[in-house]
This record gives sequence, C-alpha cells and structure tokens, in this order.
Amino acid sequence: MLFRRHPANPVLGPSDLWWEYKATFNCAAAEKDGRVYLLYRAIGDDPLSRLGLAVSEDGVNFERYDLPVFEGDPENPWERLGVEDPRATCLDGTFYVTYVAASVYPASHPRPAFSFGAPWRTRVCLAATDDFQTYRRMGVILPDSDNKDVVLFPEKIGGRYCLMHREYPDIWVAFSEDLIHWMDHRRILSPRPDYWDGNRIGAGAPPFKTELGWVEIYHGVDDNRRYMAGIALLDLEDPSRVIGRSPEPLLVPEEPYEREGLVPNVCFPSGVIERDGVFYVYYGAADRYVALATVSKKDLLDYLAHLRE
Ligand code: BMA
Repeated sequence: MLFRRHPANPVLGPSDLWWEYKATFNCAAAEKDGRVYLLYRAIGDDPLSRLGLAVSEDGVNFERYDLPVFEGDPENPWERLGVEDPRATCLDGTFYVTYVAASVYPASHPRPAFSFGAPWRTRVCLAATDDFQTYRRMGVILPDSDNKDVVLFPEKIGGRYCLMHREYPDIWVAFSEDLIHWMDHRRILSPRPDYWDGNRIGAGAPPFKTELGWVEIYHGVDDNRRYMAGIALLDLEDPSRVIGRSPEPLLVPEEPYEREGLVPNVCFPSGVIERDGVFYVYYGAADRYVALATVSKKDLLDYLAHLRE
C-alpha cells in the first residue's frame, strides 16, 4: 500500500465537550512555525457543525482548544445550520480557509442532486486567518451553486488564482483575479463507471506541487456509498489537463474507525502537509474521527510517474 495508516490512529476523536462529543472529523491541515494545525469539523449536542482547532509538534499527538474557533453566524441565512468541511491553503503568507455553509431551502424547493431528505442548501465560503484562531470572513464565493469540496491552489497559475470545486458529481476548476469572483469554470474529472470512484467524486486535500504535476488527493464514492481516496495528477501550467489518475483506491474503509461512525465506510481526505520528505495525509474516518496516513516523497513520485489518465 502506498499510503500507510499511522499506528496512533485515529489521531483525533470526540471529547466530552458538548459541542464535539459525537464527532471530530474532516479537517483542514496546515503547518506554521513548525507546528501542525488541524481545523476540524465537530458535532455535539445539537445538529450544527462547528470548527475546532488542534495543534501538534509532531503531527500525531494533538492538543485542543475548549471552544470552537469558528462557528456559523446565526444572523447569516447561508450559515444558520452550521459550517462544515474546512480546507486551508497558504497564499502569500496568509491562510485561506474554504468551508461549506449549511442551510436549507424552503420545503417547496427542488432538492439539490447530492442532498437526501431535506432540500439542503450548501454554499462555499472563504475566510482568511493568520493564526487559525481569529478569522476575517470573505463571504460566499460560488454564489449560485450548491457546492462543496472547494480547494485553493497554493499559488497563482497563469497570473490568476485557481480552485477546484464540485458541481455534483464532478470536479471542476475555476479562476479568479481576487479570490472572490470565479470564472472560466471547466469540468476536469468525472466519476468513472465500474471504478472505485464510479458514483461521485470531490477534491480532498488542497493540491500541492511536485516536479511531475499538481497532486490532488481526492475522494471517490462507489455505488455502495463507500468513500475512498485516490490521486489525480494535473498539469502544472494548465491544471485543467489531467495527466493521470489512480486506477485503484489508496485508502479503502477497512479499520473499525473507518467503518463505524456517524456515517459508515468513509475515508475522506481533507488535508496534507510535508515534513522531512514525508507527506502526512489527514482524512475523516466514518464521519467521526480524524485519521492519518503517510507516504514518503520518494514513493509518491515513483507512483505518480506511472499514473495514466
Ligand atoms: C459528504 C460530506 C462530508 C461527509 C461525507 C460522508 O457529502 O458532507 O462531510 O464526510 O459526505 O458522509
């Protein structure tokens, strides 16, 4: 296996605090001043998701804060049912966090394609932070779309900012001059029937650069609603060009913490950092835990060199 599960897994789990006693999962990951920060989605005594913060010296053992560091603004109609699934990217020394704002349409509204039961309304929002404790809200960035799984590239490409987003069931790229207004949307990856990612896909960890291309660790879902992780390799100058894609999943829900939780059978990659030639891939497990898998840069580059579209 290319990705090795860390023996300390899961690295984060529910605590006895009221706002996170049911689940702590799907985290953004970032490194700052030699420390690893995980901004994670938490669920507790009410159905709202909030974002908690965990900090570590070694990327494995985490200390946490007693209160969430970011919550949905109850006065904001987009966020009134909470904030979910953050991803963080450092651009020019500032961390930008994309997150899903959750609310619900009027009952008469047609249900968005990926929504079950209630007509859930999701919008992707952006916030900026220097320390992961205080945030400057920048608002909704994809205004007309029930979107999720938005990851920013860590540098401009062709003079513009770039992101990946998920218009169900595909992954798209889009470009922007100012991080707020996004244009030139292009579909780049679709589910592949009869593969591990045959039902729907979404970006996972923010893409990172290697000499072989941008590496996107994404999630794919099969027809049994199993969430798995794989890699897409994208052209450095034109990220809408796909160079290769994992023929087999790199993480399949197998361990108890991946198979049993608020939602069973979920490996949901959401953050990656590099330390001393090793990539640390953080993933949500069964919508209850944060787990960690590692891969050496050398093994990753060997794998990427053999990927085909
Ligand atoms: C997706 C997202 C994730 C979640 C996953 C599996 O639609 O909502 O937050 O981890 O489903 O339940």
